[in-house]
Amino acid sequence: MTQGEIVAGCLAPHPPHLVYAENPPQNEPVAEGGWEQLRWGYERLRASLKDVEYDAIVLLSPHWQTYVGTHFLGLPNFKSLSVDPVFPNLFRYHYDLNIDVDLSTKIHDKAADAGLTVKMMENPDFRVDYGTITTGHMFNPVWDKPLVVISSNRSRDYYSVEVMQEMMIELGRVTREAILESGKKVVVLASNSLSHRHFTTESEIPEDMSKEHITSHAMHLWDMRMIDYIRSGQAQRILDEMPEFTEQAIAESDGGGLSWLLSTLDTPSYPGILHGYGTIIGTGNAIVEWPERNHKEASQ
Ligand code: 2X7
Ligand code: FE2
Repeated sequence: MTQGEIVAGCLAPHPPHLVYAENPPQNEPVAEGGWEQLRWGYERLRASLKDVEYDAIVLLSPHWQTYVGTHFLGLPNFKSLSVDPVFPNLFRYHYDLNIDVDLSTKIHDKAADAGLTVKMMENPDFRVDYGTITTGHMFNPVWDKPLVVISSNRSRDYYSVEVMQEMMIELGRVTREAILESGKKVVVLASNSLSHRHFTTESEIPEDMSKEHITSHAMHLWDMRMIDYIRSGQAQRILDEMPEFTEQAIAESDGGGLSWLLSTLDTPSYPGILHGYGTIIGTGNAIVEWPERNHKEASQ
């Protein structure tokens, strides 16, 4: 069998506002646009991958929170209504998503062999979280590729960022191994914001862009510091500073997605492409692609 490949790894944040602003038929609420800078960023990411062949998308969402180990969606299809518990006025999305159960199982089994606590989610009535759905939609609105969906083990809550990161680096390592052994071409997505301090009230018109800005200068500085490391190919420094970043910027990297993503890419020393940056209800969001297909030596 030919060796599998990670064609790209992406930071692909999931504020439901993005889906709301796009007005796809699957979402019930209707918007007058908004958050264009980020939506154009997703357009650039999709354009960058338009002619790249791949078989599946592997995604880790911080809003599927599991406290005993890491879980994987384990049935071929999940179909239901996903409602954001904080923004039900913006996100009521009718989803129908297909899972690459074979690849999920391979990653699950490798993680189990490495000593991680894991479980396949095989309840057909399980509701998929809005982080998975939003990233899934913004990355691939036609939903024509099967997904592997990985939960966020909240080891940071029980222990510390350091423990969380150690576990996510191991999960990233086995994810990569399983993909290479599967013979498949895959895109890996970490679905999370950078700084994550929200406003505590919503403006009367949610898409009123005159009200949108980062919550504080400190959050801006942290986001720019991380983006600088991304653009200059210093993934190791992101991992090194993860504890301070996660704690001081209340960053959504607390769910482990960013550490896991960088580990699946073998801690890239080539630059990530920044397709877009913008704030959503005060949080900082970057859309980034590490085009691993152009750095083949990294995937051997
Ligand atoms: O889940 C989110 C998020 N991460 C950032 C901003 C707004 C809403 O939801
Ligand atoms: Fe979130």
